[in-house]
Amino acid sequence: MSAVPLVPHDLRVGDRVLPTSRRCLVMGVVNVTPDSFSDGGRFLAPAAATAHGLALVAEGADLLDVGGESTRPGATDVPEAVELDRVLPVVAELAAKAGVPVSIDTRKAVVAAAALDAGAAMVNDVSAGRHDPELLGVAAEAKVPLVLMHMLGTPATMQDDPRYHDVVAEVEAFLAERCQAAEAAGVDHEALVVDPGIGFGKRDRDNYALLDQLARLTRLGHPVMVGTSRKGFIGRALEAPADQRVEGTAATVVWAVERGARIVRVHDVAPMVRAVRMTEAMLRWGAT
Ligand code: PMM
Repeated sequence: MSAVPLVPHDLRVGDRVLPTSRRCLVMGVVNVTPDSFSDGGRFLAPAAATAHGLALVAEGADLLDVGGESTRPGATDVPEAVELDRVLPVVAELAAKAGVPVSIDTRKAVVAAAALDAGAAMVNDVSAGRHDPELLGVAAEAKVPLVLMHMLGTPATMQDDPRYHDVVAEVEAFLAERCQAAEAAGVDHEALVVDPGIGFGKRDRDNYALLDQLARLTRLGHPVMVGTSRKGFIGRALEAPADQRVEGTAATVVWAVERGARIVRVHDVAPMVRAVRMTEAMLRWGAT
């Protein structure tokens, strides 16, 4: 049985408000990596990454997510200095020019702190503060929104035979525990965002179960973020390579919005902005 999604709080970014209580925001992905699964290497030069981020804003992105460490299955850790070199110039340029909040996608406290100094306004940690617990304190001190994502294991190991007894209940319990840890480290309740981590230590059936039961995660009281964009389960369903998964991604985005997602993290911003708006129009008018 699927639950009715609960309305979450807004997110405060400096003196601005991201209206997650009212609509689903579109986050555009800016990967500054040689090896991300769908766009690795395309935007490794800072100027190319910055131009890409600005193009995503022109397409309607509400916020940007800059990452310098690939978290694709089997990826090994990137040294801190390399990650800093990749992300800092891009974060600084985009924070100055993009006109939307810039999130830093990192598992490292030092990278998060440096990116916040360079103008980032949000932290997205795919390890939910387990890789480097000090990251929670960094987000607390900066008073910025913090995304806590579920992952089984680490990027290097996560797809080695992942198994769950009840994936939705386990992800919900994990996220509840990580929210408590973040609040214990001083992060504001209203700064938290939760994410089931589609594709991170999940079989296809786990990804589908989490999307089906997404509304349950809204019970945690925080905006739910979902990242399905171009991921492997879409490729397997459609037998399509990563550059031919836009329609499949749109289908998952429509579904996620209907079940309460309030941030979708996507590569193809223009079509997903339209998919989100149309879904929200149907939800609004269908209910009247
Ligand atoms: N997926 C990727 C990277 N970061 N962060 C969050 N919060 N949720 C996700 O689903 C997520 C993420 C992997 O995708 P990419 O390599 O295309 O960026």
